[in-house]
Amino acid sequence: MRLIVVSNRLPIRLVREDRGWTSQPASGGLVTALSPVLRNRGGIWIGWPGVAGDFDEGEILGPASREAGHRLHPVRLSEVELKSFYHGFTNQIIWPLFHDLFTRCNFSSDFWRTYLKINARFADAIIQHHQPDDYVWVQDYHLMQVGHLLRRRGHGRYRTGFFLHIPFPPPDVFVKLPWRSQILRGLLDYDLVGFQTIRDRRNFVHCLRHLVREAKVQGRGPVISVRYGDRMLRLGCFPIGIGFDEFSEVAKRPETAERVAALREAHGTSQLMLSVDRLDYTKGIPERLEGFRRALARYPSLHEKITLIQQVVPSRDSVPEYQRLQTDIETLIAKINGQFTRPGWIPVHYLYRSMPREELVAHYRAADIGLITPLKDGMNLVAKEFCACDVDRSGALILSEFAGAAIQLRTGALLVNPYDYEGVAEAIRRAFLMPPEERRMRMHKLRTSVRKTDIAWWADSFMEAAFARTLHDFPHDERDLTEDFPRQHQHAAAGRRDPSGRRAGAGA
Ligand code: ADQ
Repeated sequence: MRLIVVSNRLPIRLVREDRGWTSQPASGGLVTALSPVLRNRGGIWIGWPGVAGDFDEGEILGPASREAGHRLHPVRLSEVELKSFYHGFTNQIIWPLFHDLFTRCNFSSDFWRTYLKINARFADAIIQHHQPDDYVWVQDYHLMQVGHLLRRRGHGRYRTGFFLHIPFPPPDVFVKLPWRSQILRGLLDYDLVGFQTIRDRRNFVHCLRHLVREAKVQGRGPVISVRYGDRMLRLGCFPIGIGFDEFSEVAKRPETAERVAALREAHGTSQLMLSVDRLDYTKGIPERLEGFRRALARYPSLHEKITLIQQVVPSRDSVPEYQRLQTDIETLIAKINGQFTRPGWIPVHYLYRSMPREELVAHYRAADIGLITPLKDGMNLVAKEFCACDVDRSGALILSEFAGAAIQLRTGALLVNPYDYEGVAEAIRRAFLMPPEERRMRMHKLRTSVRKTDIAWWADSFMEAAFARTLHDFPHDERDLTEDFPRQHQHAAAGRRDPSGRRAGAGA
């Protein structure tokens, strides 16, 4: 069986040089996740190559395909289409709405028309390359209508799956979408729809109950079924993972140890705390900085003993809203550094750039504390990468309870509400004071979970759910299906007790 992977972006970055276009492998969550899967199974990746200009397909994508180990097929978009489809419907409607930030939405019906037109173009590309027995795996919110368009044209000839990398919102948020029924019904035209967490799937099922009453949901467990018209489809939870072994292997290299030693020496403080995010308002960067500011204001004993390295990866930075966010972040960092810097100690060290994998791993490994506090996140791979790189189990992870990863990682991480600045400040102090044995015990749990549910496990469980004859035997495993809301963060707050009865971290 061949696999056709379809995503908004091809897993490459085209760069224009004097001699013409050249390509480089792209970075980011989805690419990290899917390239190895496709290389191992064989097939074709269909997507937009990342440039609106003209280029010679064979000249660029031929070598890039050979390097990727599978074929790449481009779907072309003009500048005008890009504006309305990508910067419009996906970035100004679906992205904020699905992250519960509907006040940021711009519900333009022009955007919706372009969304349908571009989804149809992706469906055409699939039809052009499809061979009998292929499985079509569509990725993410840019392409929710592709399954519907294929079904309309192919009369059920195509076997299709869809995975949503971002959260699915609860009904009171989702109903604000003017095209809510079309989106829901479009998703029901796939044979399998995958979500990151049980919470997202539950939200989807609740939306079905409100808006598509004839859809009947049946079953329990990681994969359930829906009777819709004269057919059955499946809904599953597949928390995405990382290439655990690769991160761990790079972290163990002697060159990495040298980089780590250099980083530690350069910072000179007793503990390094690391945050890594794409530039995006959902990642909660200003909120986190405020939490850190309060930690420094409340606990002077942290001064000169802790440094926050805030790494921001440029993203969507031609959009004015993202430029404003960047300015806000820089202003806040200047405020904190202005208020607390002492000779030999700068509290926040700020990096605004993408970096090679080896350097990122060295940062993960050098950090004593990972501070990852999105306001809402489908999963958050950075949290998992931090754990995979902590090969000597000496780090502590502070994680937002609103990251999909919190459901899996709640027993090892200190969970926080990113809007509760005092709670974040207290968790920073608690992580700072955490004894080595407790760090080891917690990190052991975190690493075990991240290793078991790595990227290969994610792809295999999706495929298993797509092809299993019955759902009865589908294993209950690392996905937590009992909890849809982590319980643990409360004991981070000052003076509150954790379930063991101990008082949370005393006196910095
Ligand atoms: P993203 O919102 O992009 O992904 P995330 O899951 O954190 O967020 O992935 C970011 C990726 O960028 C990581 O793999 C990381 O290694 C990489 N990266 C971080 N800093 C970097 C740097 N300085 N240089 C280069 N690369 C860097 C979306 C959803 C998430 C979901 C993923 C996968 O929003 O919730 O986890 O898809 O499903």
